Amino acid sequence: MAKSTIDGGQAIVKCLENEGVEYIFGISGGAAIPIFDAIITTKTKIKMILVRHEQAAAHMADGYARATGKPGVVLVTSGPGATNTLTGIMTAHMDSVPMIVMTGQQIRPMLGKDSFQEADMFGMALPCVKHSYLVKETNDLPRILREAFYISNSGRPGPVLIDLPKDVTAGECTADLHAEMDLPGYAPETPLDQNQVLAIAEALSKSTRPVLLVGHGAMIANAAPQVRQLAETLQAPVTMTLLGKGAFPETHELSLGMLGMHGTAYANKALCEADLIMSIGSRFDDRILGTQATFGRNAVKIHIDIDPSEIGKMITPDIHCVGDAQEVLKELLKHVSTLKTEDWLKRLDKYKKQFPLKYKKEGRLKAQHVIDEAFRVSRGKAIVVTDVGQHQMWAAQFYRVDEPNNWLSSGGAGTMGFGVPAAIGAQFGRPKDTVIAIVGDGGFQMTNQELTTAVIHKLPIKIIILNNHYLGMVRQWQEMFYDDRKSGVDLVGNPDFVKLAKAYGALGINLKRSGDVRRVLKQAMAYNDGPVVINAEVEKTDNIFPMIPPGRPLEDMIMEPPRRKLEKPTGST
Ligand SMILES: Cc1ncc(C[n+]2csc(CCOP(=O)(O)OP(=O)(O)O)c2C)c(N)n1
Ligand SMILES: [Mg+2]
Repeated sequence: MAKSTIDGGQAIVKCLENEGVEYIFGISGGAAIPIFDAIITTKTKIKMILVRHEQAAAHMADGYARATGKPGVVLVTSGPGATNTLTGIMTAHMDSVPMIVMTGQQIRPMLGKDSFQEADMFGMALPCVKHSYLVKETNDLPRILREAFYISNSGRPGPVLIDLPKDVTAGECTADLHAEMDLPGYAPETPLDQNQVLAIAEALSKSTRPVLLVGHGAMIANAAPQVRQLAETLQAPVTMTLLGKGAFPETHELSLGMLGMHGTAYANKALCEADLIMSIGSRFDDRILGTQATFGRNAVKIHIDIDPSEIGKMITPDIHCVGDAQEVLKELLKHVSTLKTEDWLKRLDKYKKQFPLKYKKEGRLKAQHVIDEAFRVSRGKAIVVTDVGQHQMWAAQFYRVDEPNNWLSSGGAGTMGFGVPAAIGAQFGRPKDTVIAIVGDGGFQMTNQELTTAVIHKLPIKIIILNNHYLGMVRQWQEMFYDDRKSGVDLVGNPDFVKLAKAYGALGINLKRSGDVRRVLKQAMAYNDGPVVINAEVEKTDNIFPMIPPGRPLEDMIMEPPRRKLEKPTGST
């Protein structure tokens, strides 16, 4: 292999090309200039997307990664440019999203001297990255870039930080650009334990009330076909976590929809009555358990996960299997047959009829109505990106997702401001698909400056603001658990979102009446010249149900607005 005589910045760009990178999301600055310069001098085909805030760059890379399965790439400068990405890195880390974050850094001789825009990004990001590098030699760049991409998207994916001192990127790089990796301590794939697969098959064969609980890991492993085959073979019902939406078709008759705090009543009831719960790539997080002590107390619990540190973290399973969900299921499918679940499925059907998700179309405009109609108008085929709050949970309930990677939501971190930039990233990654962002009036205002990015690139994303003039989810908790004392939740002073959209050069449409929902959504779907912002003036104080109060068992699910005062939650938020 010929040795190159290029600088560090150029080496980075060449290495990104080798990794198949299409887009870099970021903002420049002094410490990152050599890399930004290399984007020009190398004449690369990689497109640099200049955003308006670094947090948004990270969410765009995240949305791109969730929609495509490929790592998203971020490039920012040192100090504040770097720290602005931390929320986005943490968000990706919590949801196992592959991402490469390159941050400029002060030159090596000035490190540790409180020099201009010096921030210990390596140290600050440490708890929320899968791995990180502070590059000390220009010739290490090709190896480090290769390792970073490999680590980021193998095993359990996650963000990798590469902190890049300016003199390293400005220095000469003579190393082979196809450098070998040097990762003796990293073994992301564990060989499958056949005995555990057989033990799972044996437990399943004895079950008459099984539930398959499907999480993000199933999606990351591209195991949706195997999940479906397993469910249909066993005749077992399937419930998904917030991030598992799409790993099994929600319109399938065996689907119970989402489980957990705001999951369907029938999914949560199924878990309470199941004799076997098998998690495929979920981490049993606190939003789905009710409480650790009570979850599935009468059920055999099985945990399949690629990350051994998840086994026993929240729930001690009776049987576990460490491995890639697709590989485990492929093996398991060789050993299973149809179970006697007729009575169980009948019982769950009865629950579906008894406790359906519902809302009233009459009267004031309802958030649920807008989402339900968005589902119909897009025939359930759109990539749906949400922000965080009540609208997110309503979207999870009413937008049924049938295909993997079509539901993008900040689950573990619950990051407000995620929706719009993640939708932009998703649209860059999948230009032919329809992208709908369902956001709240609060979260939208955390990153709405990125309308500029969407307008510049003519991205036809459909942004639906479910505008209740409140930080609705917090207001609901205050109403339910704090005697309706509304503290710090009234969004009085919201701008006119339609005018705001127009100021950015986007199409803005007001939606105020139930009778207009379909027409407005169809208008938005038909508009392809850039982003559309629908300002949907929804009922201000509607609440989301069912709800399992925090720190309570699944059995304590509240179906309707409670008449009596509820106890203040004391446990986790
Ligand atoms: C960055 C960030 N800050 C604060 C919160 C806490 N929080 C969770 S939901 C919520 C309200 C969201 O309001 P809005 O975006 O209007 O959505 P709504 O609940 O009204 O649908 C808040 C403040 C958060 N999740 N993320
Ligand atoms: Mg709101």
